Amino acid sequence: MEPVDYKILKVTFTEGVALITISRPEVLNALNSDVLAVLNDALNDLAKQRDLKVIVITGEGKGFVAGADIAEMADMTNNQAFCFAKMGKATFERLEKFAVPVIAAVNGYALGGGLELALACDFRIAAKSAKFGAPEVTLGLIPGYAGTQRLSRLTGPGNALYLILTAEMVNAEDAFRMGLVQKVVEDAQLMEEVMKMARKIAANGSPAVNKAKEIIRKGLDKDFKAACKLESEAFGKLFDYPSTREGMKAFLEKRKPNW
Ligand code: CO8
Repeated sequence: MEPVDYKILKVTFTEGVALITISRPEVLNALNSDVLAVLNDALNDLAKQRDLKVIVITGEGKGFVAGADIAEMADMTNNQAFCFAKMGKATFERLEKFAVPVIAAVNGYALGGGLELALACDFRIAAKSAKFGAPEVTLGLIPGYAGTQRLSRLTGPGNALYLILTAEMVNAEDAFRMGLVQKVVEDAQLMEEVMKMARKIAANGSPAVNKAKEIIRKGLDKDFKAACKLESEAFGKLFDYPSTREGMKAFLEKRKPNW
């Protein structure tokens, strides 16, 4: 896939890994309706990419995403705000359910809607100087892109209530301690580390990787027994894929799998 430049969002594609860079550095990549629309366009294009293995999302400059665009929201009517929230929620849900894993490379401020975007990704790798927070209540708002639910499920209700009610920003190490972030790396190493991780995932059998994501995600909405049933069904289904045979055959023949 050729690189795509939507101006406010850029997509590059290398060896199965798509890198989406949100690009409004002058407002710390704040999400407006145009960004959400082109993010959807980009996801439509990527969904057609047969050799896509992993998506990475990051922000240009010193922000990951500093929230929904306050300037755009300030003049919204009740109905426009409802539509804006609905559009963002649907886009983030799409990322969460996307067939391949999505990694947030958090390079700077991940605040409000930006935190919610990171939460909708499968995991988050943070630069040491990244900052996380839910400042909505300082604006008289609450998170509107499912942040109340994803944050409490990920970090436990105590941490979610603490972050949302105090609106306090935490650094990457604190976010790591809360379980919000999976790894903290030196600022200069962020993209190298994230790409290394993406390539590690991409080197595995992709039906297995994608099924594992799907089952973990779907299982969270079910009770343990029903979720385990989903796992068993998925385990069986994988045996329809040639890659499953190839992975085991390669092990037995002491060679690398040729997916
Ligand atoms: N929206 C619009 N513009 C923004 C945003 C934002 N969220 N964040 C930063 N900017 C702009 C600033 O206004 C500034 O513009 P200008 O240069 O024209 O003054 C520029 O980005 C650079 O920002 P600062 O000069 O403020 O940079 P600092 O390094 O001094 O401060 C901060 C960085 C601390 C991140 C600061 O910019 C800040 O507090 N930003 C707002 C963060 C915030 O409150 N985010 C939450 C927004 S609400 C939200 O996300 C709700 C999500 C749910 C929506 C549901 C749908 C309706």
